[in-house]
Amino acid sequence: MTADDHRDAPSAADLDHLVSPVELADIATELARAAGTMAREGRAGGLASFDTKSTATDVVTEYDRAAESLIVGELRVRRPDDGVIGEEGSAVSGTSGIDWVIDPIDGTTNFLYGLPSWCVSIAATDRLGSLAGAVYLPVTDEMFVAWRGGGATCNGLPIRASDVGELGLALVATGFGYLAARRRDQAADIAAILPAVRDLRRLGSAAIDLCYVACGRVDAYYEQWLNPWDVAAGQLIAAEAGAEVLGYAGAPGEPDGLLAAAPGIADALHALVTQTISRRTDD
Ligand code: LIP
Repeated sequence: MTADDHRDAPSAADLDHLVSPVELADIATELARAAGTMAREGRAGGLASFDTKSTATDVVTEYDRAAESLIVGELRVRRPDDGVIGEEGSAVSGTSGIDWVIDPIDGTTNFLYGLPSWCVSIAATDRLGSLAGAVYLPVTDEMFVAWRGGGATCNGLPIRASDVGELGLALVATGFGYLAARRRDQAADIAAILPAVRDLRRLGSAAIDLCYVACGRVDAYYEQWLNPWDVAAGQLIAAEAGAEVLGYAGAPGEPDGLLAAAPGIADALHALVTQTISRRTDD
């Protein structure tokens, strides 16, 4: 990080709160690790139950709920004036100007099947967006952390997005929704996108996809119809690691698609994705 980078980030005093982003990042880190460790150890003993939400394939397990309960319970004690929004239904209004956005297990299908690509994502947000965030991958014991103007790290070491400069050499991650009609559109999009890039990867967690852009394990990620908790921490980590983070498809300023990419290919990939979506037919 250079001094100029820090000069661009508004200070806490410029906003309607005086909390240190570093303090919030530390809380997110500690709680993500505690919840992720609990879920990993619990999963090792098997799954007693799971329910479904928007579709028969959109599942929630006992550990999604237990992880969210652990995180929210701790936040209510440590940051009682903050708001909280959680994927599994937590909703607390705050007065501090800080709202926590929680995905207790992102990559739930992977968690259900015993696949390793799942994480805990916790972000603290203010009226400008994500202020601090942590994404913890329990199976590989990797902690991705960032705060506004502070850069991004994995297990304490600085990370940067890749320097790929040609779209045809870019390894691109994406994902698909739970609704069949949306998956049909997303599958059709791939026919135009796949030939234009090195290859695609579908890892199953938006938060992990964004952290992998941040450390160069993939060169870009795009997905439509995500939820705020899927991306609140990961998009900050990617941006603080030097990736371009752009919206698409939705109304200006309220995109329903997110794209994070190495700077050298961001504009080309954004153009390809938005042109592909604009050519969808309504059949
Ligand atoms: C998941 C996202 C992923 C998307 C999956 C699912 P969940 O969130 O992180 O990017 O492709 O369909 O929505 O449901 O595991 O919290």
